[in-house]
Amino acid sequence: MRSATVLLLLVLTAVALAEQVSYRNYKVYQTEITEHKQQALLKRWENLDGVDFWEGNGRRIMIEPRLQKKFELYLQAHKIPHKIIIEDVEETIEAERKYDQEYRRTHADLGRSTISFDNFWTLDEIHDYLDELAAEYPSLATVENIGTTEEGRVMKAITISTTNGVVSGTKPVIFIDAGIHAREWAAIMSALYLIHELVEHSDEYPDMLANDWVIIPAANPDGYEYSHTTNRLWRKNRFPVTVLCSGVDLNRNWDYQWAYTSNACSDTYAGAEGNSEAETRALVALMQRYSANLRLYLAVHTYGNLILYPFGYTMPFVPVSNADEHIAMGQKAAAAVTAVGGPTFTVGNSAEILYSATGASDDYAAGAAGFTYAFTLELTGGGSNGFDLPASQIMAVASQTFEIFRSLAGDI
Ligand code: 0X9
Ligand code: ZN
Repeated sequence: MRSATVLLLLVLTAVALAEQVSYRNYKVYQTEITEHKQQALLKRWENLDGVDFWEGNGRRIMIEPRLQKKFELYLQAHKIPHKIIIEDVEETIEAERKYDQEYRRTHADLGRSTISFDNFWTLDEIHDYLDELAAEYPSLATVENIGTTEEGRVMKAITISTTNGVVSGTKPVIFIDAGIHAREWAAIMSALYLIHELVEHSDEYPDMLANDWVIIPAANPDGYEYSHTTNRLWRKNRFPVTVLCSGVDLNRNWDYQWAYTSNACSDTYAGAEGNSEAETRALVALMQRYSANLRLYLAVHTYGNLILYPFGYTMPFVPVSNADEHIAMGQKAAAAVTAVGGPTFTVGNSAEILYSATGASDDYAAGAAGFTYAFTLELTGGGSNGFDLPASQIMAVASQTFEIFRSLAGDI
């Protein structure tokens, strides 16, 4: 009986693993770009199938096996210095999965009351946690379903406010979403850590709670689930665009300076029109509800150690009218991270120091929704692992990010 159970478990595990998209022998190249011309040469690869720009500026690029020889020859021909930083992406993904299985096996008896930032939570765990907080702290937090996704999952927003857990109408609103990009798991964990601190340790943060907080920690539920069950590096939502390709990049879909990006199979497909996606529309509606008090918008992404201010839709870039204030706030927040021993964050305009991209949420927040301040945070990645931040580093990244939240909130 025992061995039959073990066998069954093995078979089930094998089936589960087999369902996952494999990144066997996908390599990640790190390029050192010294001239602007080289940047443009690399950009030509950006929208090809089997090519994935992991970090802005084409610094880290994942290439599928079929294209590696060609890519290497191209880099050599154009004298772009490079090295391979991951030989086999699948190996890092499998290591992450193994850690998680082991973690869950050894902590199976722990209930919600012992939430941990030592592993990545599933969508259900995230939603359960939010609901439990609302039930336990009714005078501080409320949770509501703000929309339904293509695959029928709910989107949950938590409002944290000392005025009975609802937006007061008199205090500034800080609006934060994380996980618009499915694979950016550390962004979601950092938003959850913020929620955890503000609600469960509210006594410690009277200054922060002089604001009303509206937080959507998992803004792309279908994509997030898919990145757990099927494709660890999935970025978009799961809208079935064509018979062959699914997914709209929710950070190209916002209806401010929106522009069509032709290829539905591309990782940065912008959708059929601005705000076409249910997830974008749910966030827009929530912003509109609080339009009189919108002060600070934060889009939480990974990775790159960047604090980016708008506008990012074009290059040469158009700065927001209060760019100087954004820069000063950003630099203070970056200093707050180094003060706790964290890495150096670079502050700058998103088009200038990352790349230009249309239809992003930060541009919509500053240009259309009416926020006074808007930033995109690109948090710390997992070193050479990129998006696969080792779970053992979640706590460090989340607590450093908390210092960014705290610093920015203190400056509005
Ligand atoms: O490309 C994006 O959507 C963001 N980077 S990520 O690596 N997380 O995908 C950056 C968006 C910056 N904002 C604008 N360009 N407006
Ligand atoms: Zn992102």
